[in-house]
Amino acid sequence: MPKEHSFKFSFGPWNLSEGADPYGPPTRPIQTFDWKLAQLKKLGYDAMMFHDDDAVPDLDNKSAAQVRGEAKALKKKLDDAGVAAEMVAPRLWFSPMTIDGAYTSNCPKARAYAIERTKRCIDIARLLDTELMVLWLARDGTYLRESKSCKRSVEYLVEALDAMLGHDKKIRIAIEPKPNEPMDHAYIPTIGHAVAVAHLTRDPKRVGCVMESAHSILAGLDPADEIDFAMAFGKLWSLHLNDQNGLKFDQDKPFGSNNLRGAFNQVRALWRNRYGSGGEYVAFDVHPFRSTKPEHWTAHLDNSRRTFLRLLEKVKSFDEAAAQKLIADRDYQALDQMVLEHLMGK
Ligand code: XUL
Ligand code: MN
Repeated sequence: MPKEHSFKFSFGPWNLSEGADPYGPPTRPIQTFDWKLAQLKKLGYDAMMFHDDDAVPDLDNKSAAQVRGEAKALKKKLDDAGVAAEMVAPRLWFSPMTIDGAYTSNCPKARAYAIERTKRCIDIARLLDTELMVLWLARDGTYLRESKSCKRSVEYLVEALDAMLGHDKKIRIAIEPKPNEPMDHAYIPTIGHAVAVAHLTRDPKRVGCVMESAHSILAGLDPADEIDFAMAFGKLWSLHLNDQNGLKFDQDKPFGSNNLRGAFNQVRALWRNRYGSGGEYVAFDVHPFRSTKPEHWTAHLDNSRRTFLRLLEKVKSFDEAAAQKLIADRDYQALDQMVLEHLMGK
């Protein structure tokens, strides 16, 4: 077992969402960024994640000088609050320019827009003093497979990644795979795809991954194995822990809410591989249930971290020697029961 090390936690302003979904309006009052930052501090989290327009709202309609000024003002606000910026991610799925995709759009003007917007995102990240940019490739896939070529799309993606790496010599790009939603099929559905694409770029050392539990489950994979796989390549640079009940819309449920054993295995993989020893954060990409009342608004974040820390205790107290004996004897029936009884607190 690894030596003692502690974990640092983060979440994004979108994780204090107001309850709107495609079928109905908000169920909680719209809150300001300052309120969300105050909640993060109150909960004792260490860092905040950002989309570029969480940091600088409406940035497409602002000059470079305005963007710089607002990013610097935000940095001061974060410093005053004692909160770090973990990462910044370009929100490439809202603009009319990205209706048919961002880096892989069939339209050259849309592809150019996506790259320019991403360069602005990188500049914001650096002004917030983080070298990490997360890329969730929301619309880089298809509604209709015949509308694009996968091989050409991979080439476009590598061109875009190369432009980002060339724009800033320090930026590190963490790709967040997801197999579907909003698209029918995405081009980077798994950690394996992200690691493979990283190796085609001009500087593979600076391209890695974010594993999101719900996204892995939507791809039919085990999130703990996705963690292990990324870490076998030294590529797990952030994490979006949450949960998901089978193959339906992306639920972003509290960590462990649906499958406690799956959550235990994720924490175990992180602990065994010493995740966080390079300064990486454990982020929870979780949302309140739509039915949540304003007075319970932050419970899903507090609960996700609480579950993580309780499971960490379970990981540390797991009788590894007894497990190894059962493994050597190929008695997986007993190993299965041993895990269940450990989790049930026999
Ligand atoms: C979408 C998702 C995003 C990314 C950040 O499913 O998880 O919130 O984490 O862009
Ligand atoms: Mn996410």
